[in-house]
Amino acid sequence: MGLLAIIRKQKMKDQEVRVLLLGLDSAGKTTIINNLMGKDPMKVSPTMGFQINTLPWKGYSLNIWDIGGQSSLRSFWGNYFDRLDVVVWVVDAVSTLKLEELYLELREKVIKQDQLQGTCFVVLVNKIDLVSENDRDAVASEIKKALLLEHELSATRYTIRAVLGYTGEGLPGAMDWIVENCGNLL
Ligand SMILES: Nc1nc2c(ncn2[C@@H]2O[C@H](COP(=O)(O)OP(=O)(O)OP(=O)(O)O)[C@@H](O)[C@H]2O)c(=O)[nH]1
Ligand SMILES: [Mg+2]
Repeated sequence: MGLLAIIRKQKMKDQEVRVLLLGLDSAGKTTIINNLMGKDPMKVSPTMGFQINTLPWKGYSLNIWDIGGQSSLRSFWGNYFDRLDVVVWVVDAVSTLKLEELYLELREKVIKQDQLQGTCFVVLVNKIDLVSENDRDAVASEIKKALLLEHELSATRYTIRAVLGYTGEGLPGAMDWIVENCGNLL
């Protein structure tokens, strides 16, 4: 049996899902992971490298890599793409409309990478407390448009959800989607 086959077999046995948390700096990645891990979501500082957390979720073990999003760190993102099951892309709900160009660049860096063929994508539109309820659908469709998600990915491979890192609103549903839709890819 080849090495890759052995790794996959072990992953299936452990129900292990490897998740990369990406996004621009200050999008709220660490706040979200702190909330999920039961740590204080209000106590965060910019992530200078990465940190790994293991979140047990419905019989699966989600290994979540929280990577710093500052521009100087973005060129290292590709180092984490190996053997990845899910990319969770966190977007700040109030900085989306003016950042279309940047998101296009990120789309090239992440969604279109060969190594990520077969990977699931979850877009979390965070900080929805800062957007009025009437505007939330418009923000989500702007992001979908900027990332050309519908053109690049089949509907079963991505989801886009509004969340609130501070309170955790929307996060359990996103984790459920991951284990239901990406768990069977292992
Ligand atoms: N209003 C609001 N602010 C939030 C929310 N989630 C996070 N923040 C704030 O956004 C800022 C950045 O949060 P972080 O979690 O450090 O962001 P990050 O994406 O990990 O940033 P880097 O580590 O630099 O990549 C902090 O001041 C958070 O308190 C939210 O749901 N609502
Ligand atoms: Mg961080």
